[in-house]
Amino acid sequence: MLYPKDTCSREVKELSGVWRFKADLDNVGRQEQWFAQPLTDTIPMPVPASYNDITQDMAIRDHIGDVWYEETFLIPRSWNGQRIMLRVGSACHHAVVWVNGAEAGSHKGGFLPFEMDISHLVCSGAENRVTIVVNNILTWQTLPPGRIKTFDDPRHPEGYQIQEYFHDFYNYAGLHRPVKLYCTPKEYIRDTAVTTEVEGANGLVHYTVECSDPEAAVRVKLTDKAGTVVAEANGASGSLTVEKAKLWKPLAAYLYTLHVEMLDAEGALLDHYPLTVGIRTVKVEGNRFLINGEPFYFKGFGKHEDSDIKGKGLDQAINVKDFNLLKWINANSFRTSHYPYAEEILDMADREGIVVIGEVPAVGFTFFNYNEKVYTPDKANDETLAHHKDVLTDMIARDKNHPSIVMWSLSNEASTFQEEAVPYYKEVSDLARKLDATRPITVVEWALPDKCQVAQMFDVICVNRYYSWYNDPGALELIEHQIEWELTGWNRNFNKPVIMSEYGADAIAGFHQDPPVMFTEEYQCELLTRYHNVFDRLDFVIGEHVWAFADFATKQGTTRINGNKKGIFTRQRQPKMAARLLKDRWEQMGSYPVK
Ligand code: GCB
Repeated sequence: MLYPKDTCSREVKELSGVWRFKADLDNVGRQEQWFAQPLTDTIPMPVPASYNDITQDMAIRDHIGDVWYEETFLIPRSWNGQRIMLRVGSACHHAVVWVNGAEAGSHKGGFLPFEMDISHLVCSGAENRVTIVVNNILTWQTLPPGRIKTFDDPRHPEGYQIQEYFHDFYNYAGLHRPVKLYCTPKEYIRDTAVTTEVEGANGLVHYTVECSDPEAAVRVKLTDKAGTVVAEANGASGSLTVEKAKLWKPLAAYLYTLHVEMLDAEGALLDHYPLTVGIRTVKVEGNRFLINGEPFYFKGFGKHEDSDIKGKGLDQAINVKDFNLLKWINANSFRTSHYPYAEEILDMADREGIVVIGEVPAVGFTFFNYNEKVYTPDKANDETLAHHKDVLTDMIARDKNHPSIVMWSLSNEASTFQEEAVPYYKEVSDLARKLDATRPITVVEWALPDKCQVAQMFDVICVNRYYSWYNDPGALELIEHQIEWELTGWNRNFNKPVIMSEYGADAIAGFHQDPPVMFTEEYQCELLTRYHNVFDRLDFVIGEHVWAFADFATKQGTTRINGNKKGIFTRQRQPKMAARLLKDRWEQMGSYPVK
């Protein structure tokens, strides 16, 4: 799926701004057809943003069910005769869209874009109305999963219910990413896929272009940063050779642009789309993760799309700040825990040379208990698997061309110790390999190495572990023994490189005590140091992603003090003590640590 861009044949109109909003507190709007007329009794709501923290109304923040968004727009006269598309960057978690009261499309899943052709629904020269209903309910058939819990006891009023979910981030909802209108010619470039190889000093760019008319003539030109054409070809698929290619490297990104042109029978330009291309290779060999043939060590974080007031809404100020902090602290990578991030964030990663592990929103598929099953007909069942595969397909379709993404993570902390997880992950991993033969795949593990049943299907072992936090709280002296025992077990059992994909401790900014105790900044520093001592001894450890980049919102609970405080930065992006520790460590390490 191509990101909307202004080109000589396409035009984009941003619909981001302040929309009209109505929380459907009784969930009657669909039945009463609120889409048929302009919404009444609305309040202003920014798009993109989560709606939860915008108002002072707890009922809106905690509402379970539908909310309605509405905006009006004009179609420029120049768009007459064009194909007019409406694209929703993400609607968390399910949405139906109407244009001028007629249904235009719907989507399930909160972290990927969807678009619809609304050419036949809009009037040019008059005001058009778009209405979007967004629903935040999670079930065992959604990603992430959840369930509505009802109560059958006298302590709870009749009909009282809550949305339960098993992941550790607040269930923000709404229109989290930009909504855009764009036009293309009637005959248009539908998609372009690029993969790259390196041969000596040359780069190879293999491309495939899909046009609305499969017979259409296609021309591609690859330009360098200065705009000079370095390679060109005719045909809907082929390979370009770039002599003395400048490679996309971690923290030293170089980007080319592939200008894709669709031509009519006379050779006149019908449609033009410029795609950003980074030439690089990725491979797992023995215990090494190779980027451009060189061993790469992941230094960085698990992150979240999360900030004050906007919740999960895309905020380019936060986005740019986060990349500045990543570079300041000498990180080189992050995981899009626990869902695909906004395309605008991945574009920054491409530009800044920050390496990314892209993750599907399969988080919360465990009860952290070896006896309780999740892959059962009443929980994560065939329908869940089908949806998991759909989301994976859409994620790879959207993100396949980002050079920054070097690996796909197909779930976070699932019950991979269950026998039933084996056929499930066989299907998911086979699909990932079929859709993208160029990137390694992983699942992020919670199970112990002797319990996990699926790790052999993947290229890299990613492990999350909280020794001396959830396990043996306060016992810092146990960390080195425990983590060395476990990581060695992973490598011995599966003979694959290991990334510590989460480790950390909650630290409340400003809490200090020495000798350290839990929740102080000193404790967070001491805990990280002890993990690092082990990583430095183990040759097969190829990365450390601290949990988490910044403090973030979670559901309320007795173990969460206004959110998860494992951030190395506060939610407002100010450094805690551990930030200095990591900055120094990662600087000294350079690009690959000598062990
Ligand atoms: C985990 C999860 C992450 C949580 C973290 C924690 O293992 O992957 O989503 O936030 O632990 O802090 O408990």
